Amino acid sequence: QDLRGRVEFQDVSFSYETGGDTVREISFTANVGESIALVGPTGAGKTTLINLLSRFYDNDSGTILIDGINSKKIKRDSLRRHMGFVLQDSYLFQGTIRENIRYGRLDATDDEVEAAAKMANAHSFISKLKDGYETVLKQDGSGISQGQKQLISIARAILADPALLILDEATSSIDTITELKIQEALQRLMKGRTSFVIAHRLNTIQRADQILVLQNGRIIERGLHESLLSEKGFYHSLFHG
Ligand code: DUT
Ligand code: MG
Repeated sequence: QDLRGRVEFQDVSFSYETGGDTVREISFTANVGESIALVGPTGAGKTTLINLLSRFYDNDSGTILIDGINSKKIKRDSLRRHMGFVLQDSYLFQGTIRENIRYGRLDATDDEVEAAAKMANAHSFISKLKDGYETVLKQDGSGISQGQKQLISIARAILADPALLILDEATSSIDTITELKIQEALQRLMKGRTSFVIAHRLNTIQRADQILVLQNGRIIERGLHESLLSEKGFYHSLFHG
């Protein structure tokens, strides 16, 4: 049985030094290729859960299994290479677009970089730029739009070809056409990979294989959109006030 991409949290708890428990007794299994939507109000623990998964922080108790292996036994850098990140403020660095995409896999050829950009729906806007792939991105991120930055970070993740994906969906408004391009590119990226999405968009949540509803660091409800709505509990109140 291929466990590559499987994630299991067993009774995972964690607290920041500053406060009480932040994430409490979290248990769930993400099967290979599934998408997991993390939903909940601000401060619920969504980012913390992701930070535990990527071992930005270590859990105080419980066990996190990645590919069936206790994640504390996996070296941090190989763990990071196992994961792709597409975050709200996609961290692009000062350098060309080509360098920024290639950061996903440093030995990639130009053809591979461009193939990844095509898959990510980024190639068409890049080729319209005067300097194309050699366009230098500024440190302050000026010059291209927020949505275009996302497409570049999706291209980077496609090139990296990770088993696990962490997506932090944008809350800022992005024009409709770019948004559609992003959604389509994300569907391609997510195919066959286990993905964790801090989800803000209803249609992302509806498409998820599992929705975990967090509040005060706990999973208080879980399931699929329709059944969660029909429970008329906390999830329902998130959508209907
Ligand atoms: N917290 C800290 N220190 C930190 C980060 C967070 O004490 O460095 C607390 C704040 C909050 C809880 O942990 O009570 C969970 O925070 P998290 O950032 O995980 O919440 P979120 O679900 O990601 O909230 P948001 O939707 O605002 O991003
Ligand atoms: Mg957060």
